[in-house]
Amino acid sequence: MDKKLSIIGVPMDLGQNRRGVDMGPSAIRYAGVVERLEQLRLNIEDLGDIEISRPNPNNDQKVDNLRNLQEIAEGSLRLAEKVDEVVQQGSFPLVLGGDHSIAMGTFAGISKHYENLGVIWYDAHGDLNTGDSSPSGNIHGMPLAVSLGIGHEKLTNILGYTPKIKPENIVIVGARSLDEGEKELIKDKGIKVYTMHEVDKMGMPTVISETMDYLKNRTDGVHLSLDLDGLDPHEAPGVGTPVIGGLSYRESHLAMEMLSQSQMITSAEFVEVNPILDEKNKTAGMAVGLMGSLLGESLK
Ligand code: 4U7
Ligand code: MN
Ligand code: MN
Ligand code: MN
Repeated sequence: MDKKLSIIGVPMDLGQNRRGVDMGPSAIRYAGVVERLEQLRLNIEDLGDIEISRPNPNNDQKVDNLRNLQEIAEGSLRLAEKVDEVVQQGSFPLVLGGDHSIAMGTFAGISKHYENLGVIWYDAHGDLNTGDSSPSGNIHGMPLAVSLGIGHEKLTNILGYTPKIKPENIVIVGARSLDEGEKELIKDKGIKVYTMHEVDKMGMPTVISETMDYLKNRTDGVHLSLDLDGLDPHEAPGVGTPVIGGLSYRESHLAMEMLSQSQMITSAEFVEVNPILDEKNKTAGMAVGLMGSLLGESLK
């Protein structure tokens, strides 16, 4: 029987300051994600979007330097419950963002099904801030720390357990903007990071081979969390926090193909697509191309 895959949209924009990223799931669907994946040997279901509250008009109201804490915690719980259901049914969850704060809900739903969930965090940023270390108070800069159990209890305890992941099961790829607190956490916890420096020096094939070797023996499933700002903003302009000097589409495409061949990836999310900042839906189209490669598209 064909492998089952469930698409879940999360129109979340409460984790950062710029409107538009809530339209990410629509833009990705408009770029043809369902049609593209139906070409593969996959049994696709689109579960629609998770309900997310509208942003607080008084947007600067923060609790402990956490903007929109309550609304994000509620939306994350709804996402976690849906993802949990999908994994229970043996289907592959493909989550479409939305800003990266949604990773907290995705992890909560997935991780209870694994002893040692591995994570590939493909991103210009570490997303390892807490309310104390964050320069912005934006929760989309915190989901990886939260999943390690570090942060506000309303976020770390989604679905009633914590932590969701262990530091030794994480690999960050593409980092080029890390805050001081994030660097400290990376050092303290021994998190494996391939910054742009390593990608440039070693090349993407070596980075991905090493990542797969590293995760292979210690994990029983691997989640790919791909922030489109990991790619260079010249190629992927439709993101809220662009950082120059990023990964190319070709490198990313190759990374996805190698991950596909390894058959190690058990869930994925593609986040931070902002159609308002995009050029003719190019970034959403790129996301769909990467999903195709990740899920087994090939020319031979
Ligand atoms: B994204 C930042 F200060 N680190 O915390 C912060 F640079 O999900 C950016 O990776 C966070 O896009 C970016 O606000 C979060 C900033
Ligand atoms: Mn991110
Ligand atoms: Mn980022
Ligand atoms: Mn971003």
